[in-house]
Amino acid sequence: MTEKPVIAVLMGSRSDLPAVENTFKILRDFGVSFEARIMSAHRTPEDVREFAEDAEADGFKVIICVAGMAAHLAGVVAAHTVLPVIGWPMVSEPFNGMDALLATVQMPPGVPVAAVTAGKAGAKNAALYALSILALGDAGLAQRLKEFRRGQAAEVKQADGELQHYLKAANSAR
Ligand code: RP5
Repeated sequence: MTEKPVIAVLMGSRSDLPAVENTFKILRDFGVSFEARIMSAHRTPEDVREFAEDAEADGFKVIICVAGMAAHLAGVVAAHTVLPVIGWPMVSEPFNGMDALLATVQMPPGVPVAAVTAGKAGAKNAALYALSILALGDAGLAQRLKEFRRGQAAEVKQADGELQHYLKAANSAR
C-alpha cells in the first residue's frame, strides 16, 4: 500500500457505506491507500468546506464524493479545491438516482466534477477513474490498470467460449 492516503473517499451518509465498500476493495487490490469520511454538504457543511480546503495541502491527489438525493457533496468539494473531484451519484427513492445524477453532472461552467456511473456499479468506476488519474504519474500503477483490463477481457472471452460450448451442445441435442 502507498503510505500516505492520496485518494479521499467522502460519502454523504452512513447509508452509502455498503455500496462504497466495493470502492475500498478495488483501491486495496491496487495497493493504493485512501482515507474515507462521512460528511454531508447539507448536514455538516463546515466539515466539508474544511476538508476540501485542506485536501491539497494534506497530500490528496483526487477526491471521490458519493451522495444521493440532492447530491451536492461533489459540487461543494469542487468549489473549495482544484483537485480532481469524481462524483458518484447514489440511487434513492423516489427518483432512482436521476436526482443525484443531475445534481452531480450539471455543474456550472468553471467548477468541474467528473461523474461516474450512478448506483452500485459506480463503485468500480469511481475507484478505477481515480486510479487512472494517479497513474498519469505512476508507471507501475498504469501497468496494473492495463493488467486489470486484460483480466477483464479474458473473463468476457471465457464467458463467450462457455456460451458457444453450451449452445453447440444444446443445439446438437435437438
Ligand atoms: C445523501 O442523502 C446521502 O449521500 C445519501 O445517499 C442520501 C440519504 O441519506 P440518509 O437519509 O440515508 O442519511 O446526502
